[in-house]
Order: sequence, then C-alpha cells, then structure tokens
Amino acid sequence: SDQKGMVVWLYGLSGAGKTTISLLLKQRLEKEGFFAVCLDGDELRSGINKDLSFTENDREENIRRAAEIARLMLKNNIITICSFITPLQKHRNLAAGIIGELFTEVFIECSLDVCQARDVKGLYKKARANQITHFTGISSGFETPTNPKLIIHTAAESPAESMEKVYRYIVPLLKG
Ligand code: GGZ
Repeated sequence: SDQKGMVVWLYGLSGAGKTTISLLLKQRLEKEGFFAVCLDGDELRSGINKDLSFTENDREENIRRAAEIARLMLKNNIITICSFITPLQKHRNLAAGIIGELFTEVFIECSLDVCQARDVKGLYKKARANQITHFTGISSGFETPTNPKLIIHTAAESPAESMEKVYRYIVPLLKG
C-alpha cells in the first residue's frame, strides 16, 4: 500500500473515552482502505509493560516504550493510534520527541466528575477508598493542556461523533 504512517496520540483521564475512540477510529480508517494499529495503556500494561507501576517515573517509562513501538510502526508506514493517560506535559513532550513530525496529539477531554460518575471499571471508587494508589485525578496529577491542538469533549457527544472529529482532523495529514 502507498499509505503513509502517522501516530495519533489520544490522552486524557481514565474513563474519558480514549480506548473507545481509538477502536472506532481504527475501524473508520480501515473502511477507507488504511491500515491502523491500536496501542492502549491498559493492554501494554498487562503484557510488555507488566513491570511498571503508576509512579511518575514508571509512567514516563511506559510512555517512552509506547512511543518507541509507535516509532517502529511509523518506519513501516503504519498508522498507530495510541491511547495513554499521558498525565504530564513532559510525558507528551517525550512522546513527541521520540516520534517526530508525524506525531499528532489529541486531548480527550472529560471532567473528573463525569469520569467518576461513569466509573466503567469501578477504579475511581477503589481509588477513593485507597485500594488503588497513585490514581490519576484522585491521588496522582493530571496536567490539563493549556493550548491543545485538538480537543474532543466526550461528555457532550457520542463516541461516533468524537471519532469522526478526530478522523476529519487526521485524514488530510494522511493524504497530504
Ligand atoms: C491511572 C490506572 C491506575 C492508576 C490502573 N492510575 O481506564 P483504564 O484503567 O482501562 O485505563 C487506565 C490505565 C492507565 O494506564 P496508562 O498506561 O494509560 O497510564 S499512563 O499514561 O499514566 O502511564 C486505568 C488503569 O490503567 N489504571 N491503575 N493508578 N490508571
């Protein structure tokens, strides 16, 4: 195929909708004849990044490894959709630096209140009960980006609508 690779990096709180949007986006791209791979925090952490915790240093290493994998994909002209909380600006800068100019970041925005109300996996409840430490938004920080290039408000629209906004944003970059 003559597709060019790129890396779409979705970041935001747990429960904001990153994984859902990434899977829909992969389907959408493949319907258009592109080939895309998803790299998800939860999935990497159950396998290749099993040795890592949620301390600031381990999150940084988690992001570094994910970005290095995405960089290898990019060399093979693969579109990689990454979904990681990526809580600190320095983590986003790290990924951007590893990947280079074909890195596109998208802030998946959803308030902590809404994420906690959703609590799809019951993790916020456990974090509030101190059964999980270093939980993003509860006992570990998340830096809201000051000037994000693209921001998706998942509380205000359906996952399909959110995905479509990301798709429309990236597709000119793929055909450019
Ligand atoms: C944040 C945690 C934690 C803690 C487990 N803090 O919503 P999920 O469940 O399915 O996805 C979250 C995932 C976050 O991993 P990332 O690799 O994306 O994080 S980072 O970019 O900060 O390295 C969540 C689950 O792991 N999870 N414990 N303490 N999220």
